[in-house]
Amino acid sequence: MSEWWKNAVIYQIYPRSFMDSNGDGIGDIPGIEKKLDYLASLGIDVIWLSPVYKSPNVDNGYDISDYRDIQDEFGTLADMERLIDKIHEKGMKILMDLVVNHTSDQHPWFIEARSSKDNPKRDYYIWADPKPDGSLPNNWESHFSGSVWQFDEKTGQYYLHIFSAGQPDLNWENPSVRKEVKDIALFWLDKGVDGFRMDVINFISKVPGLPSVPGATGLVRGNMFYMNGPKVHEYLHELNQDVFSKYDIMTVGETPSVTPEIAHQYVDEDRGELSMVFQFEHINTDIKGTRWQIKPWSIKEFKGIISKWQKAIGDKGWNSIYLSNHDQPRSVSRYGNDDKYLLESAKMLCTMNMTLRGTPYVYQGEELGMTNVRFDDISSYQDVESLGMYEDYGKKGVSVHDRMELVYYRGRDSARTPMQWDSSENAGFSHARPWLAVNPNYTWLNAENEMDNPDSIFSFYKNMIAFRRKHPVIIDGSFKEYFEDHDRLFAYMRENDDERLFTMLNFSATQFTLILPEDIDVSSMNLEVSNIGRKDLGGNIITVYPYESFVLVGKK
Ligand code: TEU
Ligand code: CA
Repeated sequence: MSEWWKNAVIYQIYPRSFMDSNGDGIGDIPGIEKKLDYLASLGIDVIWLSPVYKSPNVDNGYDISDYRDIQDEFGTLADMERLIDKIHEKGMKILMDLVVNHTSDQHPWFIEARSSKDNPKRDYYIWADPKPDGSLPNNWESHFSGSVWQFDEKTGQYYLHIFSAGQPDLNWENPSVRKEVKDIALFWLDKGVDGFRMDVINFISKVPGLPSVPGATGLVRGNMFYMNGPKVHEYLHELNQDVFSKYDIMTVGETPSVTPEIAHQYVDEDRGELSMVFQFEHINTDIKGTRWQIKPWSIKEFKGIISKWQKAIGDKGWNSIYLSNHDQPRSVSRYGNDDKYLLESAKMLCTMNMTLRGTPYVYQGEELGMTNVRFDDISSYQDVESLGMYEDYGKKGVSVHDRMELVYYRGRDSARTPMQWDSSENAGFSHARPWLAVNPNYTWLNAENEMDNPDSIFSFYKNMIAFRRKHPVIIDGSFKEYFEDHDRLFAYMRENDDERLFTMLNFSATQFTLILPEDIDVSSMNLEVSNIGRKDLGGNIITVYPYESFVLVGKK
């Protein structure tokens, strides 16, 4: 089986916010089709679509009511088939988002399952009786606030939902459920898709008995009882053997709470499970427990985690490289500086993503340097997770001000504001009022402005993607970190039998002097990338500017 995905750059589209073709304020599939030339011009290889299936949209498509059809707002199955063909015609590939830890509560399986205790579909989901004293079956807290248990009046039992009550968890212990999942995958593979991003795929096996978290008062996350659970590898291996391995495709599992040791079990070639996973360690350095418990992040901790993953995965198994997606704040607002150093820091982050070992993901708008947003009032927000926190923390007495600051810093809607295509009304995204307001900075921060400007963030991405393609050392080279103890700088050498590639990244607004070590011979290495337009380094003692990044390339 070829490993084309090791050479690929993947672009994530959040369809609701990408491009509206019919003026209802909601992005759609024909809208994506219109923008394929834009994506081809950026140079990406693969498009990952967040879910487009039929859905009541409690969680914007991550609650699926029909896996074999497209939601009306996005278009038709015929539109989707045409999109798949068009993507292939342009030499790109497409990944679908497979959300199979849970379905929507409107899925026919669940409607049947809840109709009676002896319905044949009952066992597709996870049910529990109330405790003898009438209380909840256990103390697990849902990711979207409140208990993971929803009481079903008709049958007198609770059902489990790790996310919202509209997203009941499937019972993977049931072989019929696993068969259904395989059939869904086959349905899309037979339509020609090139793989899957698999939503919270390490949540599918729960510890038998679903025990309460010991020693806790009130509701708490029951992570240890369903993340990387006892049978997850058995189930993924089965899926791989029966379906994935028969096609030349890739799979990327979304797996919160994995260490490199755990990740190896999912991605090593001899395991026959997934091509790669999204780990969360680097993305969670600014939180304490759940995503709303914020702490300052440190560059040192952050780069230490990235280094650790670079060293641990790649010779065996494979990494994914990402800084943002539809669940995370905008990368430049979080890890860079979205004010004075927007240009420099967005390019610096791009320099990192395109020179690490692994498959890089670009999230829509990241290639323009799109930033977080601060709408005045909670009524402007849509995300089920932010709204859940807002209500829950309100009950706990947290002030409106503090709750809004949490939404600004960490809420998912910042990543979901419409794509900024141009400076016309609604950022060229739609002729109608968009489902979620546009970021007011679209007047100057937009694709049209950037595409023809050689100094733009867009042009930098385009150049870096092309640069990556020219240097196989980025794909197969070893990784060695420099200046490990430096608290502003991340620097590393990538090396194979032909080439050496040295990347320097300043993660701060501070200027400082740096002495490059002797094994980096500035005179024999070419400065091939600079985010501040340097022509050369002029020696091995250099002044490093705020958010500066550069790449030196030399022959072996
Ligand atoms: O996300 C799962 C996940 O663990 C988080 O990133 C999630 O956004 C939440 O913040 C955890 O606190 C996936 C999808 O990417 C997300 O959009 C869905 O809402 C979720 O699963 C449920 O399908
Ligand atoms: Ca539309």
